[in-house]
Amino acid sequence: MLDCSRKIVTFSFIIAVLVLCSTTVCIASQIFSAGKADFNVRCNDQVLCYQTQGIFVMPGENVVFEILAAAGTGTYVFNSKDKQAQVLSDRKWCWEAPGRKGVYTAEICHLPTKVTMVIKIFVRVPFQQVRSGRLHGFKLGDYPKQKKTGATIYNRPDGFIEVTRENQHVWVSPHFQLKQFLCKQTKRFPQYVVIDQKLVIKLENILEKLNARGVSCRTLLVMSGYRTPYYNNRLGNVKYSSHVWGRAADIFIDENHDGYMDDINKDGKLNYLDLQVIYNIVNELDRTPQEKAMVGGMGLYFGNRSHGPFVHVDVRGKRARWGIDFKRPSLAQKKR
Ligand SMILES: [Ca+2]
Ligand SMILES: [Ca+2]
Ligand SMILES: [Zn+2]
Repeated sequence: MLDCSRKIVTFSFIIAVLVLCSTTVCIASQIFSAGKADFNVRCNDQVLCYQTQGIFVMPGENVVFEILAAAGTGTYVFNSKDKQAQVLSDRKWCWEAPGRKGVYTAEICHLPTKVTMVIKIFVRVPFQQVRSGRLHGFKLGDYPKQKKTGATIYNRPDGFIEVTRENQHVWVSPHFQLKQFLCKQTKRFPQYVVIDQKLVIKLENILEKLNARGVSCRTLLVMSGYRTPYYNNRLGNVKYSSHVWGRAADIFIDENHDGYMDDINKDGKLNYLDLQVIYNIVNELDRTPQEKAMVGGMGLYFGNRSHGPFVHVDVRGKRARWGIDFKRPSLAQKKR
């Protein structure tokens, strides 16, 4: 008898847990949060606005954090277990990056509200450590020569983020993890990656707008993010592809995890027309004055045997468009 009631108790406990879990999953998939803190922080030449984000610095670099638009008055506290910052004022701190590569954590807390911004600081490996196109055994290839047009955006990167089996899961923004941007050339660790902060912000902006439009998605699938010059060359891609500087991502929405763009327009078919919602959002973002820093290219691609339809987005600093034209899809041009 006792045994039987124990079984019933255990059984009802399992049911309760299952119900609780499914409710949580259900709520999580319905309510999207952009993950913004209610204050902004200027950090060198960028503005941090999320509750969680990564920044990429060089060894020994002085990183200055300054509170911008505060939601109200009250004290802010800067805290880093790894290395204390120098206090420049009650809203400004200078944190000197350690000489050693790796991921460090800093937190800025608004005391009255307890809202905390967590900043993962990646200290990069300097480009000078590249030997014959390799970095600690990882094949990079050669960065192409600076373009004569004077555009500094094609300078070779100052350094590379080291990605290990352990740190690959670190969130570089509320909805994107470091591992989503890796070059597809190897599964071995450590490997190295370049990520432009502006690209991450652009992807977060796209995601936020998608959810606001009723397309419920927790992240975007990044089919191709960073590409080493070696890998880019192997693909037969253009030399100055934005991917090589960590400024581009080939994306689609895959909430059912089948590796293929979801039926976003709900017409029962999986094809390029499902890309239209992303296309419209990127066009809007590129026209928004406040998003000017993130302006860039967009290319639309049909699916084929190896992948579904996808969108290339980048933050090259000027508008560019190619690929499928929704009005004349048969005239799609191939590029990048
Ligand atoms: Ca899918
Ligand atoms: Ca469809
Ligand atoms: Zn691309």
